[in-house]
Amino acid sequence: MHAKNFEFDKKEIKLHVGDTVKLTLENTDGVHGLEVPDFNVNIKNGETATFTVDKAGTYDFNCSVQCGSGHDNMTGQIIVE
Ligand SMILES: [Cu+2]
Repeated sequence: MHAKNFEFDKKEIKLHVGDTVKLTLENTDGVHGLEVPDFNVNIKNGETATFTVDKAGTYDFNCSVQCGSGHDNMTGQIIVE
């Protein structure tokens, strides 16, 4: 996943129940974090989180660093089917 001022390059990540995800954050512009509260994920630039999605649903992710005027728009969803 790449982040810049002020968006993530993916607004939607589609997965299947049981998938194990490896999510790496790379900031191409600005300082951002990536948080997926439902999976206790909160990573900074260059970090990787690995987690398994074991329940169907829609889970929000967002930027976890107060990065500036566009911060509130830095959101997306993980959709598990
Ligand atoms: Cu931000």
